[in-house]
Amino acid sequence: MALSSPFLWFLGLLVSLCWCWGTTLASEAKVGYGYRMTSLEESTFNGGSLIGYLKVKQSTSKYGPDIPNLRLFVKHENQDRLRVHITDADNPRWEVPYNLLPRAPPPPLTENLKTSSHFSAPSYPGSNLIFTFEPDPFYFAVTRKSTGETIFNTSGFDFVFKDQYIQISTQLPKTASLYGLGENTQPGGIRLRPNDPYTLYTTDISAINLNTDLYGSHPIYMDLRNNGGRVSAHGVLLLNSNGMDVFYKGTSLTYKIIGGLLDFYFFSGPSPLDVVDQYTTLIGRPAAMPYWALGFHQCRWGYKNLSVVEGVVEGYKKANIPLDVIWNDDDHMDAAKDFTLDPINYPRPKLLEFLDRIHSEGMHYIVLIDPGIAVNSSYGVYQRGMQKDVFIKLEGQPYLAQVWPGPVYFPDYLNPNGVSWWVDEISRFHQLVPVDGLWIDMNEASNFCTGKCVIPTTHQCPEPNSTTPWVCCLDCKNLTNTRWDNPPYKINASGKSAPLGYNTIATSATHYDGVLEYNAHSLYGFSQAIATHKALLGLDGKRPFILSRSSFVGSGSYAAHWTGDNKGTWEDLKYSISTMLNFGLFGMPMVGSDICGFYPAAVPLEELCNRWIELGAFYPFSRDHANFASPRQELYQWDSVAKSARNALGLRYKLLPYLYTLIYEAHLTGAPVARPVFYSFPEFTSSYGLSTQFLLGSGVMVSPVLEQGATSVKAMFPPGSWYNLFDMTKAVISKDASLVTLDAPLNEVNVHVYQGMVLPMQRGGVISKEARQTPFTLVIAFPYGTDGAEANGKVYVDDDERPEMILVEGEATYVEFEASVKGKTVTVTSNVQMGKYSLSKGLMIEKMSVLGLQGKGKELAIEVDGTALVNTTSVYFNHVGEVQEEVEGGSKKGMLVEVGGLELPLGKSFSLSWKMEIVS
Ligand code: MIG
Repeated sequence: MALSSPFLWFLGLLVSLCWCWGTTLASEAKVGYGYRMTSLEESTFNGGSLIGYLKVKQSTSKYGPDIPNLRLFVKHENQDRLRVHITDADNPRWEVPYNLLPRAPPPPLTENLKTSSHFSAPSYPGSNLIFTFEPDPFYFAVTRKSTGETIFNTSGFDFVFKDQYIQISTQLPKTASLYGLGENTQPGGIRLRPNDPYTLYTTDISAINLNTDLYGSHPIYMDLRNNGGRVSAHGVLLLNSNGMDVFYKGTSLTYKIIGGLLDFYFFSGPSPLDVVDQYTTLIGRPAAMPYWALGFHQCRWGYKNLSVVEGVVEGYKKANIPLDVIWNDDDHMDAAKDFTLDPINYPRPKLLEFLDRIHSEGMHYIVLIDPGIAVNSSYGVYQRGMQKDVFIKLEGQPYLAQVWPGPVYFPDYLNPNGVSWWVDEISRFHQLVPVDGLWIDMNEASNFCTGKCVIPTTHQCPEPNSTTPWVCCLDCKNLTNTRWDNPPYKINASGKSAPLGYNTIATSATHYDGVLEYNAHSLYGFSQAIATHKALLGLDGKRPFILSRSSFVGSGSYAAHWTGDNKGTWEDLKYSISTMLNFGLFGMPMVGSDICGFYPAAVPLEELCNRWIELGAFYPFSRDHANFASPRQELYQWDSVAKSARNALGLRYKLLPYLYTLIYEAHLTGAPVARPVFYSFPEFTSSYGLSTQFLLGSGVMVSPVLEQGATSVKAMFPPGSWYNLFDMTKAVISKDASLVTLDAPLNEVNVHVYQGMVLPMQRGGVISKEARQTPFTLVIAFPYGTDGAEANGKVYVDDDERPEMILVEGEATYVEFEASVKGKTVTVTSNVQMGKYSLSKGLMIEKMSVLGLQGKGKELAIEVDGTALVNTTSVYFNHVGEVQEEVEGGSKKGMLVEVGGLELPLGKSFSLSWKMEIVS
């Protein structure tokens, strides 16, 4: 069709925008010659969009024939989000199922959507992003409207679209900092390194493998740029569940995908937090978490009987170390079968007694389950599964694999019957054992065998009392004869171009409705998390807690994540920070690594474990877990570690109201709990690669020791005042990016709060149930030595049982705090929403710790609900001391002023003011 003049106008714009990049890549042997646009129409579909058609310019046969005709669908879904969807114009193609990840569907291929003959700018009113293109060869670009900056531009690169091979690239300025594209252990830290491989395909490969496709697949990156002081971030999601290699070369990024289609979502930012907000608006907000899940967790693979578990709980108690949740790996199971109990080592009556006891103390209990269901005709879970036909199939038969119980079948969570069967099995199990959450492991899915297997006739499998139950004992033959098992393009799976079906479900196996494992592979853990979440919700309507190893786009709405099998080494300690921060961007902020390391290492554990709990106490998800072959590493096993744990977890338990409020914020806006420093300080370019420190929320900095033998740590602080939360009279007054040396003796970790924050804290304790009842202290941080500044904070509290975190009168309370100092007058006020809940719980504020002021406090006045308090005799000022600067050359002196003896109900508005008097 004829191109209308606005179309040409767009071309002109593009030429001026894009020619500056030049034609960059000298191409290798051609895989494709690109496409030519044959039409583009404005469509009324779904409130306005663009639909275009593309024709292949010249076909090649490498990696299969090109798809001759493509359909382009462009939609400004809201002002911050632009979608570009490209698929086969003639045949439907696989994409992430709309019921798993709910989102607007593109127009059907069949519909005649050519509704407008006059072409006009495809811009959504107020949209921050602009879509531009060139017809021949076809390419497209996305620019930021406010600055004209190109954020994505496929020009100058091959664009290939075959059934099993799709390739598309974007130009990037050298100065862009990229983050994301996981799951991946990144030795170089959070910022993606040019030329490191980024392969996305869910795999049971342990986290000690660097730059390899690990358990999850998250094809999203954030791009942060500072153009001469103008800072902006945007996000790019390629929503596709097929295996892919992503090549980041510094000035370009290329996707090579082995199926599905192109479904790009561009998020305009411009702040990093905006990107995460916009991303989680699409994929689902992070799940609400029960309060207790923020407590400390202890687990180990190899708690061989209940007495050992009881001993662990006892050990924590004796050592006075916080513990909220005790876990069982698969040790409680009868012969590794899901939803069973070992009658000898975990007899049910004894276990129930134990659970009664710990539940009454406020502790919780979580156990592991694997997706593989033992093939065993006397096993009810298996029988019911067979009856309902819930298993993934190969050539019409349930697909046989091997995991811990021996031969297993894998449930198909894409099958509605599979889901209802799973929900029922979990409810049956809950009758057997009232667990408080579930840990879903091995859901990549992991298989000890590869290919098409049968139960052997020549030997027993599993071999009775095998010492190597992880070695494949089935009779298997490799599958290479289908294009699904053996696709023409090999992604760099498992870091070694392993066959796609290597140690997982054969990729020619099928799910419900004929869906190929080839396509749905990386959705397995995600679909299992959804089904498990549904099951837990149905039990007693309590807020679910699920920990999942495998994850995909959207998993964070259902589950928490741990970073998988690491090792007790100093490197692993360090890598845990980057992976944790990545999962914040992935919309899965409840994340942590196995504290003290999962696999044993040759290094002595004691010192490392000290440092690990000092860092791990500030992981959003804080759990010590180890392999059966590791030495025992509960925190009480060494006096020094116990001391570090009491110190670091002691602070965590005081910070629980802050952490819980961060979970609430995450649930509302996607904002990660643990954040890279640049999320709060995007202008502070020195922090763009900073991966050895991180923030909790907007301004609590954790600066752990990551080196063996160190007793100090060199840390970076964005300009301003940072107060040490362990000793608030110590401050870092930072002026630039130079590193500050902080003392860090073995039992101490550095945690600082930034100026401008009002931090809600409580007295802490050894169990969250009690800690959360204790009186609050507000830590109010003003800039050091100021006489004019403001600080803000907030706290959310609820009963933690309702599935959602929402403000309902009587069930939750939200309070915002505002503090200011003007001249000599300090004022602190609260603004209460839904105060009833916290009033009914009797929650009180007992103290304010005010930082950064000079002088002594006097003339205190307090109003509660607008009425002045007459009797304030119990209230006192405590001038704790002069703040010492931890940097050289400081001359100013500030004070820590405590206003103590308060009894301010958390659910009432109050206002408190006093004067500071300079004393010479
Ligand atoms: O094949 O359940 O990552 O945390 O302890 C290993 C035993 C299976 C892998 C998990 C790990 C867990 C282990 N599991």
